Amino acid sequence: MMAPAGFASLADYTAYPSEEMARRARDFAAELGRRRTVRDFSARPVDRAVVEDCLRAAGSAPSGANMQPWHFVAVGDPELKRRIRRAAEAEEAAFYGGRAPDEWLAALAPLGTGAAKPFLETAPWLIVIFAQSYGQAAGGRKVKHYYVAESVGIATGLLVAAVHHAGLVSLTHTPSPMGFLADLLGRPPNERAYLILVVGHPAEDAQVPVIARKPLEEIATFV
Ligand code: IYR
Repeated sequence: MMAPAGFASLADYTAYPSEEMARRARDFAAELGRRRTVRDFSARPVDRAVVEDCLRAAGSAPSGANMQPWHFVAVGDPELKRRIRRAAEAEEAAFYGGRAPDEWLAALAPLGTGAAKPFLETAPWLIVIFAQSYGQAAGGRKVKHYYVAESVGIATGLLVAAVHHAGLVSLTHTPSPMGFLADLLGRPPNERAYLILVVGHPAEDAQVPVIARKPLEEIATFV
């Protein structure tokens, strides 16, 4: 069959024999199953090249009409991290000090979270993920983006997995509201902060809450 212009064969696809497939699926689930969200970070540096590769992995995510409606700002500069911490803690103080309904605070209690966010300065990298509600073509023309939240969510998931695979830990942090991030980082008007992914090594004495994952039977149905 004649391929239409603009298509190519699936050259990079790798097929595995069924036993190897089963092993790979099991091993990958086990590796991701070892991932924990960590809030106690070490100040130990992480090479920029590692962050770059994790971002390459994130940027491989599928997206609506392949618009890739994301932008990642990797913040390593201590002064910028300090400013982000200060602004985030101001929002968090309001959240924990009365803005959050009791039901929400009760749901967070087992995680031990609070208004103090020292990790925003301790961790070597804060990856601020921005969602682009529309694109900007050369000349300023607006380009429509599709399924932005879904696309950025998938890219963020791949980033979390890539960071874990590299042997680092992360924290998905969502100060609310997050408008200060676009201001502090000088982002354009088509971008909204989506999440901060705090990335680094765990502190030596890092503690994590004892929590359980729902079993497969609860999260999946086969029909
Ligand atoms: N953004 C706050 C509150 C918070 C909300 C949820 I939902 C969490 O899973 C964790 C925290 C904070 O970062 O503390």
